[in-house]
Amino acid sequence: MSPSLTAKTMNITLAIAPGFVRKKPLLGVAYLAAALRGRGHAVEVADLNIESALPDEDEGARWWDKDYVDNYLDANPGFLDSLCRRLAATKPDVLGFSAWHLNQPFTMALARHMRENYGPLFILMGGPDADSFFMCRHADAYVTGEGEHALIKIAELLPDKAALAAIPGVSMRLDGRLLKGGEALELPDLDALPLPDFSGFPLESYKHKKTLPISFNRGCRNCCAFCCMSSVWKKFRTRRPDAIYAEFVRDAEVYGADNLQVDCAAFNLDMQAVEGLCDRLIAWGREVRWSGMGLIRPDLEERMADKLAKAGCSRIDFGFESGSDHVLALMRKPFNAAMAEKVVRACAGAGIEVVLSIILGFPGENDEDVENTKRFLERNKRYITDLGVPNECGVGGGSPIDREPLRFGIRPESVTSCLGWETVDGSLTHVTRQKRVEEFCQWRLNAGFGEQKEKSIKLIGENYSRE
Ligand code: B12
Ligand code: SF4
Repeated sequence: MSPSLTAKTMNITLAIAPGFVRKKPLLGVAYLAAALRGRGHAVEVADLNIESALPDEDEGARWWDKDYVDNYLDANPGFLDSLCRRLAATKPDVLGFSAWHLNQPFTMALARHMRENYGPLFILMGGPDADSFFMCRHADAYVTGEGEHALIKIAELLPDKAALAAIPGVSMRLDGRLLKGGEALELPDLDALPLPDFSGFPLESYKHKKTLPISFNRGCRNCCAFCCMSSVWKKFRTRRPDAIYAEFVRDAEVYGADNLQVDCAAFNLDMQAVEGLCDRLIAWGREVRWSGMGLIRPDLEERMADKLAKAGCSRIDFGFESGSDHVLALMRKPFNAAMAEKVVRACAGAGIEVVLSIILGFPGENDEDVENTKRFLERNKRYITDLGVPNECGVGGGSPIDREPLRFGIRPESVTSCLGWETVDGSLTHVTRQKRVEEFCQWRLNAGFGEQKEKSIKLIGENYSRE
């Protein structure tokens, strides 16, 4: 993307409605802010999730639940308007919301209130769940997929609304119709993007201090059966080691960050790029810790694990999912349990914290498979720092099990919500899967894998409909 300025500049406010865990800034918005500023637009970031001191999910808040949000707003008259006044004060030509399931009810309420009380302005929804916002009639347009190209084009073409419908990744609401511009354009070279810009984010107010998100790549090379990654990002692209390293240095020197959280499908999808980065970080010698989701792969052996640890990698969350080769194959995971065992031990041996996520109730999983998972975990207990709360297998929109349910033994008519699905033989339903999760949680507790925290976030799957 060339940094040349557009002839016309706009005031663009990028807003994040309440609903997230408040650990760190949202990377996608920082990327968009940088891309727009690079084109000369004036960008304000309004992270209302942080700015408004609302109760957290630990305190029982359920911001993804529309009834909860409606009740909260009824009980706190004037609150919604105070947030909208904050947004209106930025005098936006374009108001874009980063739209996620987690903050859907609040985002919709804000869009409606802005439209009814502070119009006319152009309201836009973008983000990983933007297509589930199509029913929000108070938005003018929706950006699905990678946002930089689409948003720059929108700013360039406005006020010609009809022209926007031809932009890849943009769906336009025009005269009551929804016009879709097709799939988003994904930039082939991620290093052509300016570094994400965190100015304007209330950095001091996030829970994790001196912590910033970073991305090593976009997309994924694999296509695990339960995962919707391939519908969020179409192509896998990695950044080059020099570019990632430059961002580490910038984050440490400009923002004082000493902890970076890698927000991508898996930081090590391109191990060569990661190794190149490690070499640079080791030579740099500055103490910046980093962590992220990782892929279990054969070249993550002792040598590589040692290098990662020396380069500051302090923790890896592996999408392990199951200790049963039968289930791993059904899931189309690109590894088996023996490989997982080697990787877990190599990383723990190098001093990296190892966290494993588990999925229970994948179609085809039987009692013996669950026992195999438990045996794996028992065998490797001393190498595992933590086990995530086991996730009940959900059918995420755009995942292979969603696209071809019958191939996986799922009754297609039952896929009405993420967790509502049932197998053709009736053996797996939400109720039987929940039972499996509960039993596993009890086992996990007895086996000494740490206290079971009820993670209400997982309930959002029950909350959003797939239709
Ligand atoms: C970090 C993260 C989170 C954090 C986000 C908060 C934070 N402070 O960072 C938290 C912990 C809240 C979270 C929660 C969950 N997550 Co999450 N998360 C991610 C992760 C790992 C990285 C997101 C990221 O920063 N990406 C990098 C940036 C550059 O991309 P981006 O955020 O998508 O932004 C781009 C576009 O979306 C768009 N865009 C974004 N905002 C806007 C706004 C406007 C106006 C416009 C025009 C465009 C636009 O432009 C950006 C730049 O191109 C992704 C995986 C991934 N690689 O994306 C999963 C991912 C987004 N999460 C996912 C899931 C399933 C969840 C959970 C449901 C998990 C759970 N069971 O609890 C919850 C609920 C999320 C929800 N949908 O509401 C899925 C989403 C699948 C889908 N939508 O179909 C993903 C893709 C992972 C996966 N493999 O399945 N998550
Ligand atoms: S589960 Fe992980 S490795 Fe598998 S497709 Fe999704 S992001 Fe890629």
